[in-house]
Amino acid sequence: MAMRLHRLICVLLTALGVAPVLADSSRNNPTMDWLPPAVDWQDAQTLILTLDDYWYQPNDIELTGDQPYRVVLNNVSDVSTHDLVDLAFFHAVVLYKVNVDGIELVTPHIHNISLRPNSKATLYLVPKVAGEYEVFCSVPGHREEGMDGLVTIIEPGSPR
Ligand SMILES: [Cu+2]
Repeated sequence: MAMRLHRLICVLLTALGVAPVLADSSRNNPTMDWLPPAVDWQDAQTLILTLDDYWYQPNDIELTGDQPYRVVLNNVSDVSTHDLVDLAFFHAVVLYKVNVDGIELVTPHIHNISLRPNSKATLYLVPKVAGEYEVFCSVPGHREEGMDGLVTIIEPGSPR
């Protein structure tokens, strides 16, 4: 149902001439086969994303396709749970694993990661599908307060 709604919204936005800015990769299905052979996670670039009331810092991120990243999500709010959501974005990357408070979850794919106040999670991921993806916090009211950001995935070897 949510998927159909998402498509309907995409169709409506396309009709309005708005959607082409953002990539829709929500039909992709990331699997471990997407990982480049012999990824060296020691060499992964670390990106620290701070979450607070009500923003991400940085909120405009560029990732290069096929490069391994260690994305540390750090919710520094003392009071609020925050998350990071976007169907199209999470279908455009492949996860190797997720580490939450020392517990590792091995999965190629999630839709949403939620962090309690003063908690951290690390996503080990490889971006795969070039495009621009708007990510946001789905806790009611937070996106309206401005808690969103743009992640751009560029093709490997593209000029910056
Ligand atoms: Cu939030």
